[in-house]
Amino acid sequence: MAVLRVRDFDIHLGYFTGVDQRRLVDLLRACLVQAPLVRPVTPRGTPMSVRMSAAGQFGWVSDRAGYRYEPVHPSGQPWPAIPDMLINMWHDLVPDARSPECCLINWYDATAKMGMHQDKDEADLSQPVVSVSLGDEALFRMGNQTRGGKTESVWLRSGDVVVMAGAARTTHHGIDRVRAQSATLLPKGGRINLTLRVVT
Ligand code: MD3
Ligand code: FE
Repeated sequence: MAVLRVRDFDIHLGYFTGVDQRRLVDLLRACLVQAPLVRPVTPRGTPMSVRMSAAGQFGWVSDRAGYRYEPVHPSGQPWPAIPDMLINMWHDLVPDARSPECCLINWYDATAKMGMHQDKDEADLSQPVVSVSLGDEALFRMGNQTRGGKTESVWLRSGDVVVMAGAARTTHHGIDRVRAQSATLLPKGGRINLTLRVVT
């Protein structure tokens, strides 16, 4: 399968077939019944444009109290289990890593974006993060270890999987925009991004 290497990011183009993407969406719908999407607010109270949920032992949440991992959904219910398809993908792509403890589920409508940031709320930054894109295409921007400097962008398509290991793990990154109606996977459009992480 084709792997595109951009900076230290490995992008597995079309890792999931159309059939597998549809299976995955069905499994995620069941997860979202147990753990509905919420629109997080930043610690300053600004609503994010992305809606979020999670599966696994921990979910990442943001509210006025700050950013953190929590063992339960804001409703108080435990997060659903991470679907086996995703666990299998993780061990296929990062065989030396510990098992994932969180699958963050990000949902983007056509206007949503995610500003440049680093993921540093996990205890062991030597462990990789693996990200799956489903639905509409998104412009993914990769920066540097510190804020600013030159960036490089790539369109992520439905079924693509990005592995962030080594230097990429702590690189600044973000989503500039979603290309509306660029995929047929989700009947009402939009994009789902799944990121699997080791939290502890
Ligand atoms: C690089 N998600 O959830 S996926 C995030 O498409 C996040 O929803 C974006 O950034 C999205 O934190 C980008 C690619 C990605 C995900 C996690 C990373 C890149 C990463 C963690 C560390 C370094
Ligand atoms: Fe991130």
